[in-house]
Amino acid sequence: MVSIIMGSDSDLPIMQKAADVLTELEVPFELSIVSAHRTPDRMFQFARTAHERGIRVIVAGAGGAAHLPGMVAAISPLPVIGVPVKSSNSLDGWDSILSILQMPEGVPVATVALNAGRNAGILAAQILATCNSNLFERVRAFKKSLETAVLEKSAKIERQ
Ligand code: RP5
Repeated sequence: MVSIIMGSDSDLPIMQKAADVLTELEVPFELSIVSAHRTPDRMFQFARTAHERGIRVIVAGAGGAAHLPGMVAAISPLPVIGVPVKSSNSLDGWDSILSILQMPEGVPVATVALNAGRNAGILAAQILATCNSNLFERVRAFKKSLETAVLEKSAKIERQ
């Protein structure tokens, strides 16, 4: 239901975090490389047809001159979550962030923080959960686990 795409295999360590949290939340996903710069025909084909294959949310990560999320959002009617990656060709990550974040009116990309693949996966699950009550309950349990973890850490500090 979620397609995780990235501009290069060098983005995989970040994008794998999205895959991992979707696995935890039992959300089906696919993972592949689609480069806006190096495989433009593949990108057009992907973006034109993703919804026909049952994909409901796209998570797209890229670094440097990061056109992939914006171009996919320009072509596909599906919601696109963009992950700015601090890549080897990136200037401190700001180029990736601004390339993905500063989309013109009419073509939004829901941009998460730099290297925040996990948050992108969580957001994709939350979007799908709005019309899936079982997944909604798993998202609630996930959020509860965050609270529990903090309370346990706090109790540990308070005991010291
Ligand atoms: C972008 O260029 C990719 O998304 C990657 O973040 C960056 C560097 O790619 P490689 O040169 O490592 O393949 O298009």
